[in-house]
Amino acid sequence: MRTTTVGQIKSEFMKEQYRNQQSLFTQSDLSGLENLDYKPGAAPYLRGAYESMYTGKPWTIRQYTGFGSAEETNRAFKKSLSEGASGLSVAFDLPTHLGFDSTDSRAIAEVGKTGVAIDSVDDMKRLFEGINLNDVSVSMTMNGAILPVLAAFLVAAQENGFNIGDLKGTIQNDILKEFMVRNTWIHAPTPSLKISTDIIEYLSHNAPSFNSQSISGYHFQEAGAEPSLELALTLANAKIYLDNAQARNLDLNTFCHRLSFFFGVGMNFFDEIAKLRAARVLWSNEVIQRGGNAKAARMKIHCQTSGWSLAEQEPHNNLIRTTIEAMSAIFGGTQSLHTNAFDEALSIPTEESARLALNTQLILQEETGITDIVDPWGGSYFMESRTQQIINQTQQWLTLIENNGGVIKALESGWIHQIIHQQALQTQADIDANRKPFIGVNRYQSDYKPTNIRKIDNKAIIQNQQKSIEALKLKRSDKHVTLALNELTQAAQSGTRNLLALTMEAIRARATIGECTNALLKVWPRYNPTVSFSANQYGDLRSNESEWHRVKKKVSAVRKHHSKKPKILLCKLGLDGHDRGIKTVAAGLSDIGFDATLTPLFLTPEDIVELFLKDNYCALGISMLSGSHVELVSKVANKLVANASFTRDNLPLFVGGIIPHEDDQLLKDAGVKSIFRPGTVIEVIADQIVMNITTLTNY
Ligand code: 2CP
Repeated sequence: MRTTTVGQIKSEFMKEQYRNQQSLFTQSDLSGLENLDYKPGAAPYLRGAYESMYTGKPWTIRQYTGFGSAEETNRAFKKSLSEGASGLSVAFDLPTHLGFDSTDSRAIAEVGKTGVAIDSVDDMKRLFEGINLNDVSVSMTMNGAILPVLAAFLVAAQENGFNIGDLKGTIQNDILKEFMVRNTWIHAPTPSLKISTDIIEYLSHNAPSFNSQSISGYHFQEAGAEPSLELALTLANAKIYLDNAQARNLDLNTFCHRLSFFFGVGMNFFDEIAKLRAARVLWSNEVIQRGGNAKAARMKIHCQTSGWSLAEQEPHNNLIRTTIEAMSAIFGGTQSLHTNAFDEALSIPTEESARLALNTQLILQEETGITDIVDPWGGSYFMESRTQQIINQTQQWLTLIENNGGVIKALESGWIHQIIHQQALQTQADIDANRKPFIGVNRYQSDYKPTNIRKIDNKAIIQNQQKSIEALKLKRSDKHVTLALNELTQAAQSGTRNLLALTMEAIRARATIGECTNALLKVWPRYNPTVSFSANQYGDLRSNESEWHRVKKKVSAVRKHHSKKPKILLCKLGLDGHDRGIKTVAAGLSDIGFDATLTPLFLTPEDIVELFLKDNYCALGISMLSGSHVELVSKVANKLVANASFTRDNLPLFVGGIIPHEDDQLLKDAGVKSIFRPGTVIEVIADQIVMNITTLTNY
């Protein structure tokens, strides 16, 4: 088998176009194109999943929502539905994603911060209190602690009087992309894939109207993948899920129409439309080739506007970006859509920004006439030929993945991480060098700073969760819970029984999410692979620029003075696994002259301090996106000051990520020297670090 190294992939493949090379398209560009004569609603679905598309039913307005407690999120759900949303989408907090109860010491700082805290079926009942689950479809983004969370949803629905056979909704259940980019896994890939297939099996038998997967490209795009790589990775993963379900003897025509898809939609306006059209064709061909019928082959899509395309600088510009991205999703024929709030590069949305995001969709749906025409781009010389190009490009990526051993091997070898990371580095270098325009970031900057942002103070939420868990434990039969949890452990060991059915019994007996997770961890321990970054790519792309060279010289002077490169430890802290930013910073700092080490994910403040003190690091850089920066970074600072020869003044501590300006002083008081927000170029980061370590800390 021929293996292609990342370095061998040609640049035209790695760098998809920001601008089209050909500017005029004519009839001749349509010649030889297949699929043009099929109507919408017919395989291969180039022109749309349904014949009447939005004239029959407009896309579902489904805003990803969740913060604080179940009660608070329930209020937000009801508000969103009363304001025009047509479906629900639950955002869980990081502890829930990773199977920690809110009382777990590793969870405390992050309870309720970036989603709703759910510890048990009782929380789930509070989350959906007063919502008619026969009418409203509910999407749940859950992959790590999927068994107990989905079990809690199903049992809560039953206890609230709904028949699970009638429930409509979607569970994300896409674990492969977690290992590739999103990083909210719990167990290793093999047991995680068994869990995923158990869920498809259980839902296809017992909840036939529930979509058992939302196979996701969105996170690839957020991590740096351009549209056709995003599509290829999504389809490659989908094929593994099909293989696994078919190996379980599930009938393709029974389960496949409930595998749904989820794509990101960024600022590459035309390509995003073409990508969704191409996706339907490629999926339809794959399913039909396996013997699936037309219903099984219909790809249904949820889209979310790009989080990564949002700038922290002049955030109101993000409203415009989101509107444009939403239009791509709609022209591409999405079934369901989330539009980001304009302030999401700063914090979680305020009530005002959440309402504007929802209204963006309402205005598009009700004021523009956009829903009156089925596939308005159909037949366009340009769009049809671009769709075919994306089909071709995606197929080339799929072949490359196969040449590298297929998805699982390419994942294990790190090839997939490298490919995505390298596209991210390319994009970052182009933005930093002002080759890729980013208004307000690398062009037409202003120093406007927004003030109205939402912050979650989670002390009251933690107390409430503690009380709820205590109440739950008082009223349950511990013996019954222990029996159900033991059975779950045994079933994981034997591998022969459906784990969702058993988890539902444990949850019904009032086991918590954490307890169910621990029962599985006895057989399948927490997985924690290393994280790596690519050296020598970002630097090569910046090598012609004077500012890059100026700072590189400064770093080089430090190296000469100490006869070795300055060593910096870079990490994510806590339970957040979004690592595009820290990997880019690690690559950039390494190329500018630092000896950069990246830690594994999910480390505690204690872990980080231990690692930092173990080696001769001159700086510590922490990336935070989860809103728990004040608690967690302060803990690191306090421990360093308590354990080592540091004072607040000479602590070589740097923080990057989504940090509200009002927290700057708290972090600086703790000892943080510089705070880097999204959009900060690498040489500024390097310059600040060198300046600080050489002057303040006397390195
Ligand atoms: C729709 N229907 C139609 C038509 N349109 N029937 C006839 N003519 C039409 N024109 C029917 C469908 O067949 C379906 O019925 C019903 O109406 C609902 O339509 P749908 O198209 O299935 O829409 P939906 O119920 O909203 O479902 C959309 C998806 C679903 C994409 C299939 O999987 C979904 O909602 N996904 C959302 C995923 C999500 O929210 N993810 C959050 C990501 P039948 O059902 O009877 O066929 S947030 C992620 C964050 C960022 C993270 O991951 O970190």
